Amino acid sequence: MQIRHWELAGAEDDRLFSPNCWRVRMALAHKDLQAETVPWRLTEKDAIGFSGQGRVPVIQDGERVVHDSWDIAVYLDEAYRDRPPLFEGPQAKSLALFVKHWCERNVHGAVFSVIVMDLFASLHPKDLAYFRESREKRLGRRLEDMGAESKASLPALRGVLDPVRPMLVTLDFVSGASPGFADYILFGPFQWARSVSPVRLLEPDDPMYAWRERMLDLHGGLARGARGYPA
Ligand SMILES: N[C@@H](CCC(=O)N[C@@H](CS)C(=O)NCC(=O)O)C(=O)O
Repeated sequence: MQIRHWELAGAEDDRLFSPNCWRVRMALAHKDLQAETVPWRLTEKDAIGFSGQGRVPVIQDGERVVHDSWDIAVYLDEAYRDRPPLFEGPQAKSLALFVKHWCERNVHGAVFSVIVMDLFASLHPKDLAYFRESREKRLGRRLEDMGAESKASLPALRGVLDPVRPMLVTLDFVSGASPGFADYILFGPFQWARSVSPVRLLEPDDPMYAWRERMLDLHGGLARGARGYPA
């Protein structure tokens, strides 16, 4: 039976914008596994109640249900050992874990600050009130107040990326010569942005731009072909 993947969608079923779901989408393609996308909205908690929690990504593979993008990647590598690995050994896994925490603490928030109002405008109408209430509570400010600063947030985001930039001058991927889960983690927020916002996050002369181009081309242009704006 095909793997099923519950993914966050916006107003349209194919506007798939969650950075964490994109990690899994890319990971499934990396392992050459077919999956059926089940579009999911933030307020549809009951639809993923079977996973015992209320966030996506969630996958179902036969009898097995796994949630959390990191746990899903680990599961896929263990369950499908004969397929290309997401983690080339335990060292790659430890380093990818660092990338995950760095990215979630630094990159996700910086991208959110830039795209906040475009993101809000892309949501399914039934998610608008929940999104506003939950995010304003978490951030302690109104979405519009953040949106008013979004232009100024762009240089801040580019600065946040400083530690990874020199590496991508000499290496094609964060994981080295070929992509691994660390790349999918860092790529998530870029794909999140271009799924909902026309803002150009990177300048063409930025080494990260060339890396993102490579990421967009992977797996038959999976990410490039997804609904969104030009990167
Ligand atoms: N650590 C989790 C985070 C999952 C997560 O926060 N997912 C968001 C979408 S990107 C979500 O489902 N949010 C539901 C909500 O805000 O109620 C993972 O990486 O899978």
